[in-house]
Amino acid sequence: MKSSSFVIACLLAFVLVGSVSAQTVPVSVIADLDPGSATGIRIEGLAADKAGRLYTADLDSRRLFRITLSTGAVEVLGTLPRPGSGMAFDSAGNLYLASGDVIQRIPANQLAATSIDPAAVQIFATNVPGANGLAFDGAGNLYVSGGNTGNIYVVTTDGKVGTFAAGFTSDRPEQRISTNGLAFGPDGRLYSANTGSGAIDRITLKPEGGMQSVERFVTSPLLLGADGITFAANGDLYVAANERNAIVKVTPAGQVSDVTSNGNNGPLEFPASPAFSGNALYASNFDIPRGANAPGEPGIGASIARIDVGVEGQALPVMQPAPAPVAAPPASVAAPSAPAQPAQPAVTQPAPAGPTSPPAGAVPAALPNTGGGAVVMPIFVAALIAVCCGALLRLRRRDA
Ligand SMILES: [Ca+2]
Ligand SMILES: [Ca+2]
Ligand SMILES: [Ca+2]
Repeated sequence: MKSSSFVIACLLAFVLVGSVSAQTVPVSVIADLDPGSATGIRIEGLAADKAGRLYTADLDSRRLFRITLSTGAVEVLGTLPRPGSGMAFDSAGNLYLASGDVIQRIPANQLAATSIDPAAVQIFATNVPGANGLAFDGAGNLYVSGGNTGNIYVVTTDGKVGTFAAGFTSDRPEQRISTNGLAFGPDGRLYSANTGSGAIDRITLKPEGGMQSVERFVTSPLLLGADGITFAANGDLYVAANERNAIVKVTPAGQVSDVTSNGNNGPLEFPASPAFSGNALYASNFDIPRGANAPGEPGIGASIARIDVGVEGQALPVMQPAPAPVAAPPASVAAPSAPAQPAQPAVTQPAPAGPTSPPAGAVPAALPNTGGGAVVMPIFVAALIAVCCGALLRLRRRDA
């Protein structure tokens, strides 16, 4: 073999292997929530129950949708008193929805039927401006991201609200949301998506509850538009990068990679909230015409996409390892199906923004980027080049 043709073969091999290493997984739209239009409704939140069903809501008409994954059936359960964005279930199956500056709560018994009574939907908490992403800790406290306020709030099981962390900022003037999707990791820390900066921040809690420290976990251009986040059981974090029309994976070591991404005609259309059910990931297509999703058409519009990542999602509700008896009573940590009201007076009672709040700008852009995503490919390429060069040398010796 001539050396020139061997070099070409090496390049071809690199292209082929490189295309395999760029992760792509099957993605499909499983539910079009507005079959008659590509622009009629807007959905943001998405939550999966323990029975293989997904929930989302139209921000405009306030209709609550339920999608049964085994059949593909889409039901409208009723009309909410207020619009709902971010969603989360507690351990007893009650569904919570962020709504402007309040949190709505739909009792589990309402969801057991085929329709909900709007009058039974409760206001669980007030005074949470910018409420967007929701996440529960193992003790049943609800954490609420404050969007462009830079705050994360915490609501105790009895509805008392405090500021858990503050001072998050965005690097981009055109996108001021600095805390959006929230999720507890297997390490017991709270992770927060910084939409504007394209970053994931993480907060370590004090053993007795409350914020101990904030750090920048990872920053990446792949994470621009980081919206909803959710953990797989193996510890990988899945991020809906809304304005990139992408689902991005962040490993516990901070390696960042695209799971899938596409142009403006789907199947991802400004994906806002990811949720696992079984070993597939689902995402709500908000379909805002921005970034890779601009213009908003063509496309299917508000819909649910299935991303076959092939790994199990973290169990519901997201469980926080018990850091201390006070913050997380063992009973409620060990039993996801425990009754709704643990009624633990000593449960994490956050202080209002004060000693536990970081100073403004506590999450500056200068925080170290621990992401290792850019490291993997160079190592791989170097190894491939070494193999090719070795083979080339052997061939040249043989030809000689
Ligand atoms: Ca449609
Ligand atoms: Ca969001
Ligand atoms: Ca579209």
